[in-house]
Amino acid sequence: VTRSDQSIVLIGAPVEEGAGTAGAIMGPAALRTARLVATLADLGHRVDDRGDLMLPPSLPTAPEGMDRARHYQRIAGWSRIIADATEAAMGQGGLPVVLGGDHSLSMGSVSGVARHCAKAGRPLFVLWLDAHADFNTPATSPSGNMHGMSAAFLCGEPGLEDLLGDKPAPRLAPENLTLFGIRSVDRDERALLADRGIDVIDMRLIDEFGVSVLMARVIERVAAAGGHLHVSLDVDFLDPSLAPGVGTTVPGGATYREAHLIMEMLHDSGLVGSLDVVELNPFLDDRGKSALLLVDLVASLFGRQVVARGGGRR
Ligand code: 5AB
Ligand code: MN
Ligand code: MN
Ligand code: MN
Repeated sequence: VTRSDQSIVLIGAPVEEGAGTAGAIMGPAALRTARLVATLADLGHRVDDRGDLMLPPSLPTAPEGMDRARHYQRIAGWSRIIADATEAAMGQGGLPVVLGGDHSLSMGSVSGVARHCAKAGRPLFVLWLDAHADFNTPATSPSGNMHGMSAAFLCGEPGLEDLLGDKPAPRLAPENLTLFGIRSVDRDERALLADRGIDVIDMRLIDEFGVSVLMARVIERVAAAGGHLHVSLDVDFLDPSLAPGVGTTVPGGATYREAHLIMEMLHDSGLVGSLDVVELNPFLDDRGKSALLLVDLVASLFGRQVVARGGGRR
């Protein structure tokens, strides 16, 4: 994925207030314990680990009626610093990898990427690998947990317009979002997805057609548009038997090989310019199993292969 002159910039974002279960605060530390930095360096990449971001002591104030978005002020604070860090990394020519932390962090990371892409005049595409659609708004959410609202926020759905304060991000074109691996959607969320025409690749489609055909279609669209592809990987995309370290497991997730094939195809596409690894909850994990699998998947995305295939780039 990376050009030879490009650094992978690791940005720890220990956010957990967006989830209903505590523990994702330990995610960045667990990914480092699972040897993320050395693994990427061994593949020949330059790795710039910037450590973990810290929430500033003074938080944005919540506008009226934000009671349906739990911990709004803290998530707004996180979103702003994560967006700035991600945009800065891209401005320096780096490839940001944001280590979560719950999925609300993508409101910040993708916003930072979107601001950069707008300046660079490059269309932004997002591949959201998840059991859930994360397409709730404060009005539709059954839980009020903001990690279930990030994709909707990025597409400009109402209710969180002040989240980024005086540095808003251009909205993600809804037709440039693909939700992949989906198997748990709430009632009002389903209606919203249909109304907006979001591309939802659910597990049923994956069973019928296989990840290879479905991923090739996504990659073709981004390539044809000369786009930047952001990948947002939620641990619960994977089957819970492989990755138990997440607060929101749903049975029937991606297998070990399906997940690796996706990463391998993404690597070969050369289109991925930014990544989130989110929702790892080490408190719920089984002896580091989920963290280790995530590091292996990230390695596949950054070029690890079983046998050399001529550089893996096309
Ligand atoms: B995750 C649920 N749809 O909104 C909600 O893990 C779950 O980032 C959201 O995908 C799960 O609370 C958010 C029921
Ligand atoms: Mn998610
Ligand atoms: Mn999820
Ligand atoms: Mn989750």
